[in-house]
Order: sequence, then C-alpha cells, then structure tokens
Amino acid sequence: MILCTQSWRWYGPSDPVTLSNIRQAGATDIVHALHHIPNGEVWPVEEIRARQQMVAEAGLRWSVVESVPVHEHIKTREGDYQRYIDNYKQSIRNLAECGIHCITYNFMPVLDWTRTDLAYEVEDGSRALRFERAAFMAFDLYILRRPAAEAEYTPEEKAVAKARYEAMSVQERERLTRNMIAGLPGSEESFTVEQFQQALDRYEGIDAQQLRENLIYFLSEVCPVADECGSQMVIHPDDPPYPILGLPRILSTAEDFRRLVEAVPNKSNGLCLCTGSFGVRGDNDLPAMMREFGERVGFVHLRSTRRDEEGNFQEDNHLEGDVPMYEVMRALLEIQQQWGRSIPMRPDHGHQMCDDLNRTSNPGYSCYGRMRGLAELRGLEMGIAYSLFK
Ligand code: DNO
Repeated sequence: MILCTQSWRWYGPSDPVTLSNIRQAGATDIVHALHHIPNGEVWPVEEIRARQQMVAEAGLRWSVVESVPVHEHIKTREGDYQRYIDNYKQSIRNLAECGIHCITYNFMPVLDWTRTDLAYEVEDGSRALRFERAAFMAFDLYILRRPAAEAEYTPEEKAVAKARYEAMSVQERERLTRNMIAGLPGSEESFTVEQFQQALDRYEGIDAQQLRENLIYFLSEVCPVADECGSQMVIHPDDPPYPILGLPRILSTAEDFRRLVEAVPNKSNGLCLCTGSFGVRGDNDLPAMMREFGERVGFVHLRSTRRDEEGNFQEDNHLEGDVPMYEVMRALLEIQQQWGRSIPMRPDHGHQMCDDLNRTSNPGYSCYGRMRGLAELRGLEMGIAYSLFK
C-alpha cells in the first residue's frame, strides 16, 4: 500500500516555524526554496547542499522545491528571457545532482497568490486568509486607479466598490494595499503602488493566448532537460483561478492543463494539484482532475476554501468548506496505487490559532493551523487506505 509523502513548507532559517516543530508535527519531508537567490539566477550546487544538510540534520528530507521562480521576462518573453531560461535549466540540473527532482513553479503574471485580508476572524476565534471581492475592486478602482479598470466593472460593482472604499479607514486602506502588492510568503516580488502599475503595464498586449504561448515555449525548453534529469516540473494553478487586474490567466481549469499537456507532452510536464486554488471554481471537479491527470500529479497542496455568491472566498479548515476532501484523498490514494509511487502532499494554509495568535508568523503558514491540517489529513488518509487498499 502506498501512502502520501507527508511534507511541510519551510521558509528557511528565519521561519518562526522551526525544523524541529515540523518534525514534531509528523512531517517527514520539507518543501523549500532558496529565497535568497535573486529571481532568475542559477541555484548553485553548494547552496542547495548546504540547505539540504541543515534539513537532514533535523531528521528531515528536502524533496520538493517550491518554487524556482519564473522570471517576469520569461513570462512576457522579452529582454533577457533566453538567459533566464538557460539559468533555469542549470538550476534543474543542479537540483537533480543533489537528488531533488520535484520543482514547483507558477506562470501567474506579476502576482503570485492574492488575498485582501490576512487575518479575518472566524467564528471560533482563529484567523483566516480571505479574498473579499468588494475590497479587491475598491483597491483596483480607488487605490491603484488602474486606467482600464473603469471599463471592466458593471455600474453595480462600481457602486459596491465605492461604498466599500469610503467605509475604510486610512489604516484599512494601507493594510489592503500592503496585502495586495507587498508580496505574500513565497512570492518573490513586492512593489510600491507605482511600481505595481508599471509591472501591470508590461502585460499590455499580452492576452491569454500569448501568455500560453510563452509558457509553452518555456516548457519546450526546460522539459527536455527535466526529462533527462528524471525530474518533474509541476505547475501551480492560478490563485484565484480567474483573470484579475486585467492580467491574463492560463492555468485555472482542467481544460487549461489538458491543453498544456497536448502542447508539451514531455513526461516531466507535471501538475501541482492545489485543491484550494482550483477549488475556488465550482466547475473544477477535483477528484476527477486527480484521476485524469494521475501520473502527471507530482505534488499536492491540500486545503479547502469556502466561496459565496458575491465572489468572496475564505480559507476553511482542511476537512470543511467546498473541497470534497474525502473524495480528493481517495482519488489521491488511488492514483498512487495505480502509478506505484508516493506523491508528496503538504497541508496548505492553516488558520492562525491557539498560541500562534500571539506570535508573528508568515500569513497562512503558522504552526498550529497546519499541524491541525496535517493531523486531520493523515488521519483521513489512514482511514481510507486501510479500509480500501489493505
Ligand atoms: C501559496 C503558494 C504559492 C505557490 C506558488 C508556486 O501559498 O501556494 O505561493 O507556492 O504559486 O509557484
């Protein structure tokens, strides 16, 4: 019987959640990135080995990279993009030389994941990450004042955004701005409002079709190298899974990944199946996606979101909300038996709770909430595995 590899994202020596905490939470493997290497540069073997050593000394194993970031010039295919692609290939080789074969990346323009509220109080007193559409539109129309925004919202939406903006205090406006553009943990970019608008402007004229072509070009370059190294490139879906701020999105649905595989059939072209990101869309059937993409699923993020009719969503406890976690876990166990390999999964984005409420931690990446998530998920996994596959 094959079970998931239980992994945990660690941000490095300055992460308030230590390697020792992670080991006590029950994970065996670490998901990690060399955040100190500038975006676009090669990850040197010595640096990878030093980190690996640190992780090994804590009794853990660094087995997944999240992420080797894709430089903006690769996404827009301008400037030095070819050099960045060559560097990326070298990083794949260097990681493989150190025995690390799973590489997560995303192809979201400008922003990685986006939330308007990082400490939304839930009924039980814990705090969750939230995306509130009215606040988001208020940011777009009245703080960023993006020139094209006016034409993209309906009169009703504009009225909602205006009322929301006017009801916010100066501090709330500042906090919203920071949440939107200062970069959430793991995203390698951070901006001022002016820089942010400039970054958006670089996508003028790049529609979804063009962005997809740029992704296909990138993959057709790096996948042969990853194939040769026995590595897998796993793409993280768009979060949220629809276009925002006039930027194109190309990995929000099952069809998006299907098209990507058709264009680049290499074995190494894989998926990081993030249930929380895909799960924000009601039309993404997560268990079906798990089964369909089977062998290509190289890494799994398990978390749940709860959405409403107004377009808001917030992160729920791992076994609650809109993600059918039992079905997802069952499908994940099935594909592992079918393909004969253990897939790394990590509990994603726990609520801030218990003692963590009095501590500073990376939003979404505090200790107890993820510990609760991992405990629930591994229990669920064990229950399904022993009743179905033993
Ligand atoms: C958020 C994460 C993302 C993810 C990247 C992958 O919590 O899931 O930041 O790491 O999109 O490149």
